Amino acid sequence: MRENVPLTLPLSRAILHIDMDAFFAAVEQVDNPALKGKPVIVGGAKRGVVSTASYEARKYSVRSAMPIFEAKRRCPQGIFLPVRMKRYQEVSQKVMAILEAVSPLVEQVSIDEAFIDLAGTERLHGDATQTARKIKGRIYAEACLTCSIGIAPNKFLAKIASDLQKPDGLTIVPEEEVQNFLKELPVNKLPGVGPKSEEALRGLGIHIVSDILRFPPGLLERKFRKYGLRLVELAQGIDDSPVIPCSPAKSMGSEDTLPEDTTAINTLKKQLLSQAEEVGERLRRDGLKGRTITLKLKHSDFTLATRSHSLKEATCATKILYDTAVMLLERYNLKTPVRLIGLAVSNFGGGQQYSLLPGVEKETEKLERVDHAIDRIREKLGRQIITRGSNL
Ligand code: TTP
Ligand code: MG
Repeated sequence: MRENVPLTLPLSRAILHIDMDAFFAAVEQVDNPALKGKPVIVGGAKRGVVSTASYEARKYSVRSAMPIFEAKRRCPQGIFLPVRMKRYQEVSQKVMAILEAVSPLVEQVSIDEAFIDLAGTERLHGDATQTARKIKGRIYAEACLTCSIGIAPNKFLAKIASDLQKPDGLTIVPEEEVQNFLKELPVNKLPGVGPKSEEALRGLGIHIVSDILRFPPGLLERKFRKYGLRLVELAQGIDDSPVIPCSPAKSMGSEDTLPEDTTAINTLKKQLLSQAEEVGERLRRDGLKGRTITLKLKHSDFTLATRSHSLKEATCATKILYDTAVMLLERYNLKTPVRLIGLAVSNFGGGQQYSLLPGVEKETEKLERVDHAIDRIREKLGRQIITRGSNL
């Protein structure tokens, strides 16, 4: 394990961020020990790109989001495996359960990462360092997986820290070290700084975090508005965003701006179909079902309209999402051309099924079973292998 553990840890607030190492690939290596130490590349589901690569494969510069063919070129001896999302979710739940035994304040932010507010855990688990080592030990004992942990006075510093000594790292940033820790860091490590803002910052001669503090804050505010001030705060290590335990999404949706404004119902329906497919797939992947379906329309004059319908029972079936959205669209008296259309599902009611007629499989369940089967085939063979007719 790689560690930087200071002797004292005077933290007024201790936030722990944990991120599993090479998560999908590591799970594959646990499930098939013959893959241990080998370059494993998981992916192919979404537009033929790499989801992740084991650290052995990363030596050949294989990275997430790279096209599979490029990964094959860089690492011909790589072992290429399809995504087994259900399995990774299972393991993820196991890991999250270990974290929840440490503190009730666990905020899961993705399949393999979470924040924990360590306030009040000392009596049970010891100081932050001991807690981190305990977590690592339990995850290894119960799931044979390694993770990297960062501990700092706030969320954004903890997240940056967890990434610094991957894999199997433990990085602690005590309060008095914050400025030192931040000053040489490239600005793109700060939350919210993507390639575009990085370029804009570069244009101002801002490359590392300490450059931000040399810049007049008023100028940054003019250039980046509210985010400019947030950047100054981040550069000072200030972030008081709370750890929000289990914050499941309240709604899930997809929306698209159309290539040109239109009143053509068929064009809009086609868009809704691909949105229903996308949202349905995401709901099923996250094990969610929703009862309320919302159609969103932004008109060419930028006026916004939403129409919702609540079903008797929560669903994740693509066809039901699509049919409901189409019904809302047809009922909507469309006069002004539409520039943006969206479909969202909310009112998540879990997956409970109350079968009224025992022995008779309900239409919804049938549809959902078919959808799950389609998801699995697509996962294996790629998105294009099955396309739905718009008569669905
Ligand atoms: P990450 O935590 O970003 O990556 P990782 O766990 O594979 O590797 P590490 O944290 O050690 O750098 O993402 C977690 C999982 O999410 C990853 O295993 C696969 C999936 N993922 C994708 O499917 N596509 C992507 O582009 C990324 C970045 C991740
Ligand atoms: Mg990870």
